[in-house]
Amino acid sequence: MTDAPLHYSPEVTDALASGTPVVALESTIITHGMPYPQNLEMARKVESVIRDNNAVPATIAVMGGEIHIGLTDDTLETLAQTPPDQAMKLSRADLAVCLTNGRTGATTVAATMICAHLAGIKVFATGGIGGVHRGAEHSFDISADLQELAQTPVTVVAAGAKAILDLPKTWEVLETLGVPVIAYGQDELPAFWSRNSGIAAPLRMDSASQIAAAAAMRARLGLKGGQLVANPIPVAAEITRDKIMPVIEQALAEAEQQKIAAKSVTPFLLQRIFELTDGRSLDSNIALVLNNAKLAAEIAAEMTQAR
Ligand code: PSU
Repeated sequence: MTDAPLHYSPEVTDALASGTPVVALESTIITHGMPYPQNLEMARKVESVIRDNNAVPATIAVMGGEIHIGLTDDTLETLAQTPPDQAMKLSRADLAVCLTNGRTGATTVAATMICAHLAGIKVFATGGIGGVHRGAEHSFDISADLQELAQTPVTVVAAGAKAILDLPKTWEVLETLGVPVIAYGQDELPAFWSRNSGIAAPLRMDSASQIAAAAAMRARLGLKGGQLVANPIPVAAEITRDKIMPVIEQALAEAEQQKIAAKSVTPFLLQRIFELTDGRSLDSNIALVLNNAKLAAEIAAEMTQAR
């Protein structure tokens, strides 16, 4: 039992009590990752994909001094309409202050993992994790998502790390931290908008049941931390590397010119890439999130069966 200020939606309460599979979802992707109203459409669709796959969605956010585990549709809409500068982008470092001050906070991958674990949820679906930013050798900008994967036992399903990052360095850090990075159904790591990255995957699994079994094995071994499942974007939605890389380079150059730093880097780049691709990057982003939600629901089902 936990003393944390958790506020469960009725649907999630019932699911956890009856052993129905539950999939956690983050909220930074809603407030800082996509513009309104596409963010709300995405958030609703991702919840229905999870329900269609016989699991219950638990979108996580901080409001009114409580961690909400599962949001009503009204709350989801309010959150989607909250401008990025009015919602804190929460990671491990900011969670307690946000709760104490009664502010609204959107959870990143790191904070969502912490909250999911407190709520007893073992699987979480997102778009792409944060990682090592380009130029990190000067800026030291490395997402707290990586450390979180090393210490909190939640299986995170993502389409890899976002391709705006330094992907080779991101995978190196995860290896150093002892995080299993499991490519789903292919030998190469995916790169968010693209199925391929040119980087060989350290591990590969081909079924949800194997992934659930690997999480259970980690628990038996007493290994702390989670696992990252890198699920390639569906073929129909992908933007291949030769098309997306020049766009990413341009957005990165602009971020540097405008001295965008720290937590603003990722939202700035996603917004610029959206503009430069006439919205195609957002369509792909939504498609990959839905694809991850489906796999996460399958993994959650396997985990509840194994209990
Ligand atoms: N996935 C997306 N879009 C996003 C994110 C994930 O498709 O915006 C968010 C997640 O919350 C992740 C955060 O934790 O981006 C990483 O931000 P940063 O690079 O600033 O650590």
